[in-house]
Amino acid sequence: MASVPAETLRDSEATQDQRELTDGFNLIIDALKLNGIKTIYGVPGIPITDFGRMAQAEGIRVIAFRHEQHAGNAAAIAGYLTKQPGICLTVSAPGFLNGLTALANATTNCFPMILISGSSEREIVDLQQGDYEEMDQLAIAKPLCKAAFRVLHAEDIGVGVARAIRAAVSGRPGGVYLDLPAKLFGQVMDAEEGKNSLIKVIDPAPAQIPSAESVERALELLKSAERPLIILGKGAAYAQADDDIRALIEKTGIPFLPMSMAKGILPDTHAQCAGAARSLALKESDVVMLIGARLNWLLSQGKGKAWGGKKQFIQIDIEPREMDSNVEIAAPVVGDIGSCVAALLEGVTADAHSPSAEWVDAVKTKKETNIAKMAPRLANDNHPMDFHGALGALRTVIKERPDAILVNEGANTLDLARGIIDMYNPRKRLDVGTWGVMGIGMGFSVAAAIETGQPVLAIEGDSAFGFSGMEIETICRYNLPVCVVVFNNGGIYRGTDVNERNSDPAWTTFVSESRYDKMIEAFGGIGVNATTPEELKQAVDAAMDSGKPTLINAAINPAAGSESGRIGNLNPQSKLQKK
Ligand code: ADP
Ligand code: TZD
Ligand code: MG
Repeated sequence: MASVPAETLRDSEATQDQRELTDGFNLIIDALKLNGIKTIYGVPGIPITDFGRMAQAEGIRVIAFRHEQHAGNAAAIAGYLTKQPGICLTVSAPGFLNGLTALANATTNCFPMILISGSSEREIVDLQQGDYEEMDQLAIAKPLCKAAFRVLHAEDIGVGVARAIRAAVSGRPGGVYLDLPAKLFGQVMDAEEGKNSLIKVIDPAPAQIPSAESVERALELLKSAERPLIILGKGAAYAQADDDIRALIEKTGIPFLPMSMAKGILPDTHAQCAGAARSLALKESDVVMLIGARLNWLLSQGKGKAWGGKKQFIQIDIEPREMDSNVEIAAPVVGDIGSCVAALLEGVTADAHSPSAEWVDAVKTKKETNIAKMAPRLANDNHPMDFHGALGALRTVIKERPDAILVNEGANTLDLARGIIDMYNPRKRLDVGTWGVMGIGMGFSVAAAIETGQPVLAIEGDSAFGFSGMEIETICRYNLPVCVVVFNNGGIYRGTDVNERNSDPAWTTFVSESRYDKMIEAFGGIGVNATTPEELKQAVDAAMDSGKPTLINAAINPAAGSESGRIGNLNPQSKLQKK
């Protein structure tokens, strides 16, 4: 345990008997280490600069970013990938607020993370007397996360850290805020007492076994189905119950549909994958089993045209209140996915729970037709490149390197890549998630490389990239095996909009024919300009082989995209607008 010998303290603080002392700095570090925290993502400044230095000296990996939002996104995805809370460390008020978007996004996506922020002195904040970076951070964080705690006394650090860890990973995972006022860091206490005050969290995310009745009910409903469908969500990927999920699907022969980040739990090329027959699968199915997926906007709230007639739903989720949030759930199975799927697996038989042959055939035929229709578009060599040509090349990269992690954001760049690029392994596709938030790109890429050691391919719209682009310096500084491909179509959705009114550019466009590749050269990384699918593939392969930080500017036809990618229907439009 790190501790401060009493003689190094000021006389007034040193005790007569030269006992070993410790302080807030050391206790926080010890509490994190005791609980297996190996990495902190953050941005330094008052009051946490020394804390970061000391954590680094104590063997914690401290990854410094250029903006807290990206450190927060890194922590969030680290939590998703490891099932341990990712830690983001920020300074007070503005740094805290910068990190808060990531904390809220983590909570929305059920990623476990802890935002630890230094804060100003309580006495001054509460009397609003104008402290340096004064803000009542705890109050602001509370509605945006699962739980929020403040520690005022060194002897409570152990409890505070333990509560934060438990809150982040137990039940439905999410974001937790931990407020550490500046004075806490320097508080001194007896080292032995300090050590005894720390808590190693035992069984932080206990198994939650589903009731036998709920499993039975689900099996009965599945038995009655003619046209069953299993939808896998990112909760299923998070749960790391890959083998049992695969066994359940293969034993029953039921077609499955992966949500974006659930792609690869079973390969997209699996015979039962209904990804390429999504519309038909949703519309025509009669019983749908959701595993770690919510019936939110990404699934049209479980109703309406996309779903065709009435369905019956089985939903497996750890959060009981998720049930019936949009439509009736006929068979709720509440528990952790590992336990629920294991219980179902015991009860299913190929005879009783298999779909009808007509259903399997219908899905297969539709899927094969759609894949055949897409194939020539992916092989196109149009000049300038379009999305399909470029993504056709990157699809092959992932096929040849199934262990690589794919980070993806943008509008067309996101929606088309999601459909086109097959995934082969679980937790390899990281993207904008439940909110469709721009800005996760570089933060996710950094953490993916650090937490897994695997190469990362980040496919970024040019707008999307701009939200976190400065972090390419972070990627170069830590020499991470990240290859960023910027799909440069000169704007948001397209680069062709024109403002008829004055000389200002249309607000969806950027400087045309920009060269994003030159940005990374400023930091010693490798920049490449690619104008054909072949050049693109070569450059990505070289980057992945070398593991060197690389940014490829993929020049895409500015006219190629469509408004809002695939979700243009959500865009309100004025009927009075002059055309
Ligand atoms: P997607 O966007 O892929 O459809 P969602 O984020 O909407 O996925 O849904 C994930 C769901 O998974 C959440 O409702 C969450 O409560 C649930 N979940 C997360 N982890 C587990 C787990 N270990 N066991 C059971 N459910 C889980
Ligand atoms: N701000 C944030 C934080 N999240 C958002 N989703 C948006 C703004 C709105 N938005 C989208 O939904 S996609 C997008 C924005 C700004 C960028 C699309 O442009 P792109 O992709 O260049 O990244 P394409 O390939 O040109 O469509
Ligand atoms: Mg664009």
